[in-house]
Amino acid sequence: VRSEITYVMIKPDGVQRGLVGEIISRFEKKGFKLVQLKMMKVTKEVAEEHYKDLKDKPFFPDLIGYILSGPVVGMVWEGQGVVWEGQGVVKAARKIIGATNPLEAEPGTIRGDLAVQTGRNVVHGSDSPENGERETALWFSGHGIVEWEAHMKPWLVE
Ligand code: YYY
Ligand code: MG
Repeated sequence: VRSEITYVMIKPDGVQRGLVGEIISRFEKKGFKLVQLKMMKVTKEVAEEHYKDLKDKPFFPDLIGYILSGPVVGMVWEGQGVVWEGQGVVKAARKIIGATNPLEAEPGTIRGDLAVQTGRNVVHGSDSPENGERETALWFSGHGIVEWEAHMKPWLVE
């Protein structure tokens, strides 16, 4: 079994607002290990598959329109033994991202610091290890993740 991974995506507003470096930097500085990264134009099929659990929600058409409104930056992060309160990288990344509604997101989180509205909340993060795998397979179909040995781990954990 491989380490838990999470799929994080900078949404079109994050790209347009010049927040790509800022957002990547927060995960990198925390000590997560980057194992995949790509800028891409989104297709309707992939966007709808990504958010398939929300397809009956009233905001679904607007959500898909938003995700299709410009290029996104998708990435996959591994935890490197960096956990928060015993949580794996999926939950730890969501803590860094903050609440879905930026008005409820704590200062210090990406959404709390950088966004103001649910419909423009700048970043996505997987909500379970299963979805981390599913979304990585969907957005990086056939490419998998990059296996590399990061040497920072003994400097992060005793
Ligand atoms: O995982 P997260 O992005 O925090 O929220 P989800 O409940 O999975 O919803 C995905 C996406 O849908 C959210 O980031 C914005 C949008 N959305 C919305 O526009 N209005 C809502 N009431 C709930 C979610
Ligand atoms: Mg979600």
